[in-house]
Order: sequence, then structure tokens, then C-alpha cells
Amino acid sequence: MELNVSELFMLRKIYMGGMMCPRLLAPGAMSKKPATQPTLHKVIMVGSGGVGKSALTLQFMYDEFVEDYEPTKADSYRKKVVLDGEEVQIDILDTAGQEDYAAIRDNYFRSGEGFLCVFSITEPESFDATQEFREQILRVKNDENIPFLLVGNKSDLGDKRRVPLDACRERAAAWRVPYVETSAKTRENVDKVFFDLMREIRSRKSDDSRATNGDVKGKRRRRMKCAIL
Ligand SMILES: Nc1nc2c(ncn2[C@@H]2O[C@H](COP(=O)(O)OP(=O)(O)OP(=O)(O)O)[C@@H](O)[C@H]2O)c(=O)[nH]1
Ligand SMILES: [Mg+2]
Repeated sequence: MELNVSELFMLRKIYMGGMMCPRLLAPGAMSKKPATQPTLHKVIMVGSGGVGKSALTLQFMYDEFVEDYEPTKADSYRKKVVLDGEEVQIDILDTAGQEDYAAIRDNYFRSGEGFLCVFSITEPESFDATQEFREQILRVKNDENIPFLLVGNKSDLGDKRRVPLDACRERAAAWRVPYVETSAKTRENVDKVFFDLMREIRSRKSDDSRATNGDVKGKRRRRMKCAIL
């Protein structure tokens, strides 16, 4: 697989711990580092092209809805937020849904601590594709309890709905993950999905650190078994 210069640059940023391109930094993010940095939670947006991953991200970051569709390669964002009274930083990697970029997804997924797996309720193909995204994430992270939300976007287009609510709920129940419907246009549940995912990531980190200290012996983490074919 060959990567072009901008893909290599993006991968380098991820491996360096999510250093941001100044264009994408939230205001104030370039200021001097405080003595102790707030906890960083790394979220990855995944899903087919055109489902609204960028629109959700931009609505969360800047409170604006982008009408135009400009396919993403990969963009990263960072913002300080208050999560249940604690200041934390969220790092969002908005990935490409378009198939042209499928080959580099593994590298992006590796850096994620939690995933928002987005489809459009108006497009059954994008719902089908969530199955593949889920499998790829589980394969790369090797952890079937990785923090993960299934997100049905474009809820404002209810009259064009083509993915039945029951099917969405059933899939989420089978995966044992939450299902939430959002609208990047009206902002419905936009904060909710990012904050709920951060709560899952935070809870995972605290379980992991207790496990490291011997309190919980990997109770919640269920590693996937490696099948020898
Ligand atoms: N009505 C409505 N339109 C939306 C919503 N979310 C996104 N869109 C529109 O859908 C189109 C695609 O949105 P994007 O956010 O660019 O899609 P994406 O998932 O980032 O696509 P890729 O970058 O190619 O993976 C744009 O024209 C958006 O304005 C939504 O909640 N409601
Ligand atoms: Mg995009």
C-alpha cells in the first residue's frame, strides 16, 4: 500500500499522540501548557461516506451545521470540555467513509479509545456497512468491550427514513452497545453521543487502572480469542 504525503503526515500526527494542525485547533489550544494536562479521551468517527461524521463533529466543536458535502480524508480536532464536573480534553479523529481510503483505516483505528459508528437512517447501505466497521474495529483493537456507540444520524429526515428503528435497536442489543439517533442539523443528541462515549472511555480507563493495581482482574475487558485457521 502506498500513502501519499498528506496521509503520511496524518499518520505521523496520530503516532505523536494527536498533535494538531493549527487550522483545526480550538481557540486557546495553542496557549502555554498548564502544569498538569487534563485527561485526554481519544474518539474516532467511523461510518460510510456521506452519513454525517464531519457534520456531527463540526456541530459538536463549533455549533454549526455544514450543508455542503466535502468528503473527508482525515481531520483531527481537540477541545477542552467539562465532563461531570471534571475538565477533560476530547480528541476527535474524523475519518474518511469513502472506500478509496479503506486501506488506511487500521492505522487510524489503532489510536482510538472509543468509537462513534455512524450511519444515516435514510440509507440502508450505510446501516449494513456498520457491520464491517464493527468487525474491523474489534479486529484492530482486539477487545469486544471497546467503548462504542451505534449512531443513527439525520433524524431530522424522519419522512425519508429507510432503516427501521427496531432493526437499529436489535443490532445495538446484539453488540451490547447503546443506540442513539442524532441530527447534525438540529443538534439533537449531538452532545449526548460525545459525552456518553467519553463516560464509557473514562470508565474503561478506571477499570484498567484498578486491574493494573490488582483490584479488578480484567473483569470488564473481554479479549477476543485468536482463532487458528
Ligand atoms: N438533513 C441532514 N443532513 C445531514 C446531517 N448530517 C450530515 N448531513 C449532510 O450530509 C452530507 C454529508 O455529510 P458529511 O458530514 O460531510 O458526511 P461524512 O460522513 O463526513 O462523509 P465522508 O467524509 O465522505 O466520510 C452533507 O451535505 C451534510 O450537510 C443531518 O443530521 N441531517
Ligand atoms: Mg467527512
